[in-house]
Amino acid sequence: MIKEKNNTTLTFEDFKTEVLNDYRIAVTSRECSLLGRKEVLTGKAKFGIFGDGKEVPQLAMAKSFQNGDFRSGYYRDQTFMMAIGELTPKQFFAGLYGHTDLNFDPMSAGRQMGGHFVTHSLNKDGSWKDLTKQKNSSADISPTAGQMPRLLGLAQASKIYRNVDGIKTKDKFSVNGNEIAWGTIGNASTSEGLFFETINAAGVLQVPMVMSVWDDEYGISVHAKYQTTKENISEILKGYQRDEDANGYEIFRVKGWDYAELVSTYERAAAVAREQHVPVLIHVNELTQPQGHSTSGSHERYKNADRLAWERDFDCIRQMRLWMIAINIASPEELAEIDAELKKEVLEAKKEAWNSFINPIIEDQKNLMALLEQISAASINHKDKIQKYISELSAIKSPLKKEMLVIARKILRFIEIPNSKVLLSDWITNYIEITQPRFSSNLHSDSDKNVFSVEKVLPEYADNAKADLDGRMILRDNFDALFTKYPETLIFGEDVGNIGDVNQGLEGMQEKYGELRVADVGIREATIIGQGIGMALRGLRPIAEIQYLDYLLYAIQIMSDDLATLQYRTVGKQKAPLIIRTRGHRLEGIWHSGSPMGMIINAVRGIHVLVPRNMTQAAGFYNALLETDEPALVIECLNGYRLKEKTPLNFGEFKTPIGVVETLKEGSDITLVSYGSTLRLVEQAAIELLELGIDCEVIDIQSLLPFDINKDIVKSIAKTNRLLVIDEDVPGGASAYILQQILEEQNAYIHLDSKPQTLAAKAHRPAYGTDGDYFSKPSAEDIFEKVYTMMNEVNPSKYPNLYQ
Ligand SMILES: Cc1ncc(C[n+]2csc(CCOP(=O)(O)OP(=O)(O)O)c2C)c(N)n1
Ligand SMILES: [Mg+2]
Repeated sequence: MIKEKNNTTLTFEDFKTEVLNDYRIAVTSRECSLLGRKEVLTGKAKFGIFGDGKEVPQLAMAKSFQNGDFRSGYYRDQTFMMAIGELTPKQFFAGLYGHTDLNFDPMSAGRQMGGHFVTHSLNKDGSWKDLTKQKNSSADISPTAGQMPRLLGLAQASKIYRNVDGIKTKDKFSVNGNEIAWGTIGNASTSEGLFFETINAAGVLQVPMVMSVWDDEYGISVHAKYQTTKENISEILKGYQRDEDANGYEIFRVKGWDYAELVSTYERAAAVAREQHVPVLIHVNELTQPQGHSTSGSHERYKNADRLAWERDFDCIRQMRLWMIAINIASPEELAEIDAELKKEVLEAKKEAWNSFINPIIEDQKNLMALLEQISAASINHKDKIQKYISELSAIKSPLKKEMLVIARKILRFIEIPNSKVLLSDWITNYIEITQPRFSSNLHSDSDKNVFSVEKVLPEYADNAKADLDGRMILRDNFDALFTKYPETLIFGEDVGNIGDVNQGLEGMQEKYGELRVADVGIREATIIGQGIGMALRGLRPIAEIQYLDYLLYAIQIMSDDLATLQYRTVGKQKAPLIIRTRGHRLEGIWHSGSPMGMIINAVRGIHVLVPRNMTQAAGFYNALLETDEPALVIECLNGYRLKEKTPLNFGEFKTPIGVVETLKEGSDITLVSYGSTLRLVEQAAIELLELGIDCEVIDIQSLLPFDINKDIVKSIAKTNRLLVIDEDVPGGASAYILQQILEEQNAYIHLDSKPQTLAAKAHRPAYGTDGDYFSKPSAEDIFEKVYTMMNEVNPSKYPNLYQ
């Protein structure tokens, strides 16, 4: 415990000061939890989940946590955040109240419930801060073990920075890869697949990750005997322990109330991880929950008297206090004095946080009441009614914005004096205009590097260039150019390294750029995405490959919960510009031909979803995305790798603009809108239809999210007055979204002379074989006949029924 630091011996006085300081943090944190619960129970805050019972190990973790390090944890870590100086009691309460200003609640400006922590990685303009000069926490999410996949990537970034030369942007993110990624998780959450998947992957990758399990024997009300084999996570993970023959983990087990032992365990763990890049598991057991799981229930319902008594005795702060007294760091009286002082401090912080939260809203309430009085005075028929609403409003002691808007919007409906109506409607629109962004901003980046900043650059071709290069070679040569151009770019996935992906779009790339930048990984889609998120959070430009679109389902949870919400939940204070590469639509059988685009686009708002029709368009998207600071999913066409395309001369440079459709064929009778593999069939049907005099305009959407930002589709419909959307998702899948965008967002209905229609695949999964495909997905004949039938309705004599 008393040890050498910078060649100077720590005196007992220094040691005492340090321990007392830690004690103060622990007590402050505990007071916040106790008072926080009261705030919820008295109705001032909506929900509370706190870190009481887990304070002492977090002090120890914070002591070994250095600048540049990253945390990826969960809702119990308030003490840790306080100990690294990233959370004050005032901020704690601001978060609890849901203060919608980052200056007060820096964790999420009230978007997340309390207990979800973050540090700011970005400047106001969206550019990176120097992360090596600050202590970092990735932004928490609520799904249990959801913090695990990204933890892997955060740790792997250190390995990349230590071992890959030439990364010009390195200085802001790493000092020789010395940074540790620190994970925390509750004992019960280790039951999740994501936990085991991450643990295994980190063992394989040998990355500097220190994983703490806060073990209080429970997951809400469910005891460890229902959660964990042998009720002991470090026991069952013993096989991961490294030895002379094989890499693996260092595993520690330590009691959560033993301050001295905890501090030395964390020091040893950090040394191993930081210096040797070996992952470490610290199983911190014998922890408690003094107030139960959260404010929604009480633990007396499921813990027996013995357990409750044990929890009181072994409360980690109580034990720390006893230890401090035993070794003469402080007397009981001195500690009682500190306790009392901190109690007052926290109470004061709580009051200040409440006042800062509520006073501006009370001000709004006053303004609205004054306005309503004015409106009431002018009213001839509704004075009483308005007065009733005014007294209702004035009775609210802690008003919500919602309560004001409900009343104002109700009154607006019956005001009869025009001037009053203008005043109130102005107030309402203005109030919503100011307030809405506080809840809805930052779904995407609004920096000058967002996807809309990309300028289109056309592929250049030699004179007389012919389509004679396999699509996969276009990708390969383009990736080659990108890896040279951006040393911070790396790609990883199943079969990506040695064979250069299952379709050889990366042929020879591993040989050229090494196993760290072009890497084979295990079959574990969720943590492939996690690797990408974590590394992108630390300034690298990962491309995570999911072998087939059908297997994106394994990863969609983490894409949806973590990556897609990142900018939003941090109010633009973190970014992870991860590119997810996959391939899909048509190939063979149920699990290699899926195109579940509706499911995907609805699950990942916050990530861009790009659906190029060929490999040149796909390569152009990669080139564009690497210039932006946003995450995106790119779906290559599985059946396009062997199709011939012209060879561009400017690999790595041409760019497909994002959110912009492309008209592939002009026409006057009907607008056909599609994307991906289906487009080729649409183009074929359009040629056959033209032979009968039906002139189709064919539009490639290219980018489902964002969708047709220039509203070009409606311009086409204004000309053709007819619309058919074709894709190979289920009926009402992505085609329903496309129709909603065109009809509702682009107001295309005013130009339509025929019912707008969709043509999708069958509702079942695509069957195997050529006939399976023909009878599952829309064919060129289906498209032809659908269009023909629409034209038959318009002009039956010119286009007589095909079928009698
Ligand atoms: C995927 C998912 N399932 C269920 C929940 C609801 N839930 C929140 S916390 C929790 C228990 C977690 O227990 P543990 O991991 O031991 O952490 P502790 O709260 O005990 O510190 C559950 C079931 C959730 N947040 N996410
Ligand atoms: Mg637990």
